[in-house]
Amino acid sequence: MRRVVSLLLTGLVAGAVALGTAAPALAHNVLVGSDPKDGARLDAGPAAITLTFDQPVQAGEKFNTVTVTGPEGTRWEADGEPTVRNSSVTFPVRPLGPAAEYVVGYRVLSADGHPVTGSLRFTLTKAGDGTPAPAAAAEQDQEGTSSGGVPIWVWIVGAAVLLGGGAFLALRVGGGESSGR
Ligand SMILES: [Cu+2]
Repeated sequence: MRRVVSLLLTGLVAGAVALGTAAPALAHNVLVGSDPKDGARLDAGPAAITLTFDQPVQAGEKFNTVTVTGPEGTRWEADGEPTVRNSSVTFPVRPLGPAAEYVVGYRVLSADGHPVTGSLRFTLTKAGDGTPAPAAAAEQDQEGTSSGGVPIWVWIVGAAVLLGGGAFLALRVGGGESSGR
């Protein structure tokens, strides 16, 4: 049951991401292949993710990035640099952990110089012995310093207000976004 909920949440997040990045201009790079393939089921984690586009990717280490997100938002991309070879980019991945679905998010520099983003997913069917990147701790540290002395309840109330507003809007619009993917 928990897994179903988490899959649903992952789907919602992916849907939001897809909506946010819809309709790229024609000249932008289009993902034409990947290793692992989108939707692949693997019994061992890949050492790297290779993305292949329809036209060359511009080398730009700061722009070409990938994230690999596992259960509970854990992160599995390795620290290494992307390797750009003509129209393909390879990103190193840490040894994976739980048998679960992993979402690969990417951003590469298109041939025309604009960033292109997208995502794909694969499922690890046998648990590996890897551990996630300590990114969550780092992000919490940053949050702690930037949000200063604001007590936690302020964020909770804020989130509740946002959620309430969202529900209100959805009711007013009459169902809003109930598209079943
Ligand atoms: Cu462009």
